[in-house]
Amino acid sequence: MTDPASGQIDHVLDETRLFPPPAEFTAKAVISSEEQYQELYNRARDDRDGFWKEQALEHLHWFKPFDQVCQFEAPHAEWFVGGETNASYNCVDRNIDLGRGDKPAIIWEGEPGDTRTLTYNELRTEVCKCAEALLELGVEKGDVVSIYMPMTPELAIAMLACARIGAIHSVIFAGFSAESIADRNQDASAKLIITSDGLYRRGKVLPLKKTVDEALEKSPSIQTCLVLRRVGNDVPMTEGRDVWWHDVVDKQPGELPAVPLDSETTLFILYTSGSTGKPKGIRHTTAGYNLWANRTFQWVFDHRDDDVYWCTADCGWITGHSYIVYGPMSAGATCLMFEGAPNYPAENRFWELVEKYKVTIMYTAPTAIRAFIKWGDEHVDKHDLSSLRLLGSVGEGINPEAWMWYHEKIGGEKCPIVDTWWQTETGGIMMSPLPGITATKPGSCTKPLPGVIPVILDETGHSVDAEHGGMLCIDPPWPGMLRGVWGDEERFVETYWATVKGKYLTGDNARCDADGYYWIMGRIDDVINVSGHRLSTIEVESALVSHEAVAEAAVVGRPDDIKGQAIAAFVTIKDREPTEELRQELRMHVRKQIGALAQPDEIRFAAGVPKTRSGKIMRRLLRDIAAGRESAGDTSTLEDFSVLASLRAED
Ligand code: 6R9
Repeated sequence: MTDPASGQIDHVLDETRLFPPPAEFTAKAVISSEEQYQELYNRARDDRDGFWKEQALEHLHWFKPFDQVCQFEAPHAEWFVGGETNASYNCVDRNIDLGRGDKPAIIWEGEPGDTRTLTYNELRTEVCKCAEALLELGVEKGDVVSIYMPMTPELAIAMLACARIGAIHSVIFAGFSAESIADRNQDASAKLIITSDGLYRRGKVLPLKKTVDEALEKSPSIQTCLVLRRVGNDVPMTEGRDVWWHDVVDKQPGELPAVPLDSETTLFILYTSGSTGKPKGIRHTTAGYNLWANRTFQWVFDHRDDDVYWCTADCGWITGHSYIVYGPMSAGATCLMFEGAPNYPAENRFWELVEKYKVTIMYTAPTAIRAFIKWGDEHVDKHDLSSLRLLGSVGEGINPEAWMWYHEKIGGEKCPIVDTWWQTETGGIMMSPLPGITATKPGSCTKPLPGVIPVILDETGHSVDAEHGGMLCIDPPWPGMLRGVWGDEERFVETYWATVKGKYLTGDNARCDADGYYWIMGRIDDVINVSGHRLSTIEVESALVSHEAVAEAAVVGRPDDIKGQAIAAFVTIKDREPTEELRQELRMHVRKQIGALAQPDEIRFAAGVPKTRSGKIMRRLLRDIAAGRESAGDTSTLEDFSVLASLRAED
């Protein structure tokens, strides 16, 4: 038994399947041999400045070259000191300079099925017009612009327009409440907000402008509200404050050159929820972030000029920032952008899109994959998915059985899967397979990318023993790392840098296996301590999900007088009745897979589990429910309150 005081986590679930990359994939891959990876990795570690200097000069446009590659005084990093670049230039103009002006940058499909394609030339004109309009409306370099919009091309255009003039965007996911918008506007002292009249969601119109109007009653810093007409519903416009996009943007000449900006100019802030307290505005800057998004995109997605790349995230999350806008566009990719939901008008919508646009690379989240499994294979079987060559996953750990389904049903057993681990704070992907070389293991994010040095420590700051889990930290700096928490230096230091001196604390637990592969074990707060054994929630969940009747599982600890904590599992089932017999069967199944130690003491059948709006299971709320407590802390990111209500009713 592990000494409970050591802070190590027991690893209990063994996954031994191994999937080498297909030879045809390797033959054409950007990184095609282990030696090539080793060389990049070692160079980034041993000659950090030389490596990143080369990368920056080759992959970004510089109005003025930098004098120094990196200046780091923990926890503050500056990259490409003294240089001047512009992320909007890198994502738009640079592609035109390189001869990609007529290449589609965005292929867009709206929820009702309307479509639009914008080439890089067309994108440039639209971005310039929007930037010109922002200037006309009084936005200046350094001002914060809130963006609360549906997934239309204008959302990406608005982000790039801010970047063009050195304004800081703060994108707020269009599912958030008026209260959450007001909090973010206030915290950032935003000057202008961009929104739309409404938003299509599963055939209904959500009144975005109305929500913004409510938020603006509590957002004294906002002077102007720029409104895109998307759905054509009636919206009241406040004289002197509200202006239509088509009135101020469309009339502009569309020629504004990108402003040269210092490398460390703030590019954006993006709010991310803490488990308690108000959301933190994570701050990223221009050059380092843009380069990190660009390099990681190229390495991980093996991007080639003829790819049709689809990231299903919303631009309201970091995944949309880095892997819809700044990474792929600075690499000249053709990006599919989709406004709607995966199950509207029917559960085959995603697969219909893959077939229609001949998508070659698809990047989505485990929560979506588990939903597809639950909805049934018939929705997938109807479509020709043979254009796909690479699949990605992000946002949560992917349970091995969901991984296998993705591999077999979607990838036709021929597409490598890149399980990418990273965070809003890291700016871009930190650990992931490289699809041409990494033999994958279902459930492992495999190895660090060049420039990333992970360390796993116990609570006393010492390295954990092999095969045990502990706190995942990163040796700083890397170009894409967060530069701060907006307006709250103390929280920045306290949250990320105070626990282990000199290391960035990710807040996740992980283990590294004998092959040097990393396995994320969930958030530090989610560990369950059963009779002195510290277990990771994901391992128990994955054991449950490997049972054919289980679609999704969320596991938490609840107080227990004898064992310290008992294991409570919330389980969503498919094709079976929720009987006592099934409950027993599931307990035995976990016992067989992992051992008696991890057998759930309690299994509750649930129609759904509470998730954040970005699809992550909120175990914190489930812990409260399992313990019979009222939940404390921030619930503003909860997606569907009715799920919570129905779980409470189960008590
Ligand atoms: C990109 C993004 C970050 C947290 C992170 C971790 C979880 C993300 C994961 C993963 C296991 C993966 N997470 N990717 N866990 N495997 N491949 O999701 O950013 O919204 O800031 O969340 O998400 O717990 O710490 P963000």
